[in-house]
Amino acid sequence: MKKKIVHNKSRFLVLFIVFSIFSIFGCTPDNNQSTFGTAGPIANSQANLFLLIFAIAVVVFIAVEAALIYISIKFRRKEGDKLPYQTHGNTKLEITWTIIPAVILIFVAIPTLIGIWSQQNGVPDDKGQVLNIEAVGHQWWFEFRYSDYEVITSNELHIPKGRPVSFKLSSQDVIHSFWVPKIAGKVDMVPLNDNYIWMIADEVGEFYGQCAEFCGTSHAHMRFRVFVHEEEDFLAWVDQMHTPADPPLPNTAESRGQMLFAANCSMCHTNNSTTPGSYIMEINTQDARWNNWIDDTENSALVSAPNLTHFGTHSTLGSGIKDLNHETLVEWIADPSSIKQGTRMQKQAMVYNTRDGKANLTDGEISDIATYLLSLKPGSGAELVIDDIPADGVIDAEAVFATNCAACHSLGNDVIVGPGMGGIKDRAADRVSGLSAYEYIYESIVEPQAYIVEGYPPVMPGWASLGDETVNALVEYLLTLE
Ligand code: HEC
Ligand code: HEC
Ligand SMILES: [Cu+2]
Repeated sequence: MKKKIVHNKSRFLVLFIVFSIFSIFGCTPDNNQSTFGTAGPIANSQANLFLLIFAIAVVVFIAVEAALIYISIKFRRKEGDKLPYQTHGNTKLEITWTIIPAVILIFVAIPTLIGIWSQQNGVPDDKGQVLNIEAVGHQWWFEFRYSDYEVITSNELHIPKGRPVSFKLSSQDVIHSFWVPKIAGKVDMVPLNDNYIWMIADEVGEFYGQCAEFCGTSHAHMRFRVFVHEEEDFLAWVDQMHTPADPPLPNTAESRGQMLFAANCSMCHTNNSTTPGSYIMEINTQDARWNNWIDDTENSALVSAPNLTHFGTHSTLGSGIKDLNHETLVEWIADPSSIKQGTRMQKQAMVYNTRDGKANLTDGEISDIATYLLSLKPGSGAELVIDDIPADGVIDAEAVFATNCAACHSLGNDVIVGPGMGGIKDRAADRVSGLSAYEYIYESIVEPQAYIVEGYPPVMPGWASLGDETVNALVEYLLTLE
């Protein structure tokens, strides 16, 4: 029996050593999340501080272990030894071993404090024009708001090389932590209490970011990417973010995907924040979605979600955990938990309100949505209005409504995301003074943000792309509803 235990112990030791050796590979500088291969002055000063403290610790370790081994060999008990003379208290020795560690600690404290102060005092004045970004943590993704440029992105951060970037860190739900190992240290993202961090990237390239504070089921899957560009490439990127995508051509996978997206996904995801004013609108909309969720976390069909503007230019999916391509995107839309456990997307979205929790969409529909999302890229800037009218020229408004509107509006009085459409003809004329019922409904469809019905979140997408004739047919149809 005893032998068995000894055997297990040595097996455990071997396992432990093998595991430790493999863990050390995580420290190699070219590992994506290693803090040793640094690409910015802050990460660099932190790495240097670590190496200094590590060197001191190594010297202390070797000195103490050597003394220990020497003493236990030299003074080990021999045949016939008697109990040695017992002493207590030695002032000289005690002073020595108090002073030496104190000196070592002071030696370590000086560069540590200098580092902390220089990083906490905000960006130094002599480092060039500061780029301000608000980073918001969500379970389990990151939102980036460029207040200087009115650009919003999610999960992929673009910054210029050599320019200081100042982050205001916050969280909409629980405590997260913002960490880009190779460029900067980590600071917590705390709800209702803004924190700050700044960083400078020295190298053009792609870097990994990671939430570094346990924040729930998918904490380990809460990552992001940092793309560092030359200044002019960064400004070109900002320009692109203000260039709308070209509308899809009629009767293509993209146009079908666009409609399916509008009906099933657009209540949570904005995907066209390119125009002036869309920045502030998205921030307000995100707040409205969030408040709707917090009011009824079990049943809300809304929750704040990644902005998908120019999603086709992204290279990651699921907040940095998969490469983005048609195949992974189809997988995500069909069943988000196959890629990431516990997403609020799957829990709240109506389209996953099915027995097995998978999307209530056909394979073809899912593929069309994926094709559409991947087509979202800065366009040529040309205005294209599509009149998606059937060959026979007869528009079936009821069918148009079922495809595009029924996810948010019932035909009776039930509230889904927006008000029920039953009897709208009786109230439409009183909504906005000066607008007839017809004009009001028309406006509500083409430019919903112009008049928001009280008590509802401003999340209805605009439908101008349906074309004038289809919208007119929709209005006529809605006016018939009792
Ligand atoms: C109830 C709100 C809601 C609805 C409706 C919704 N989503 Fe999401 N979506 C989210 C949330 C929240 C996330 C972030 C999930 C995470 O990473 O934890 C997300 C993430 C995503 C992402 C990944 C973004 C990235 O950068 O990683 C894609 C793509 C996406 N959704 C597409 C869709 C599509 C397509 C639909 C419609 C079929 C849809 N969503 C419907 C809330 C929603
Ligand atoms: C993503 C969810 C969503 C979709 C899809 C959607 N709506 Fe809406 N709609 C809303 C919400 C929310 C409101 C109330 C807030 C507002 O006024 O924007 C609203 C308001 C309206 C109103 C004004 C209602 C009133 O009582 O004053 C009309 C009319 C309307 N929608 C028609 C449509 C039509 C037609 C479609 C399809 C072409 C459509 N909506 C698609 C969410 C949606
Ligand atoms: Cu987190």
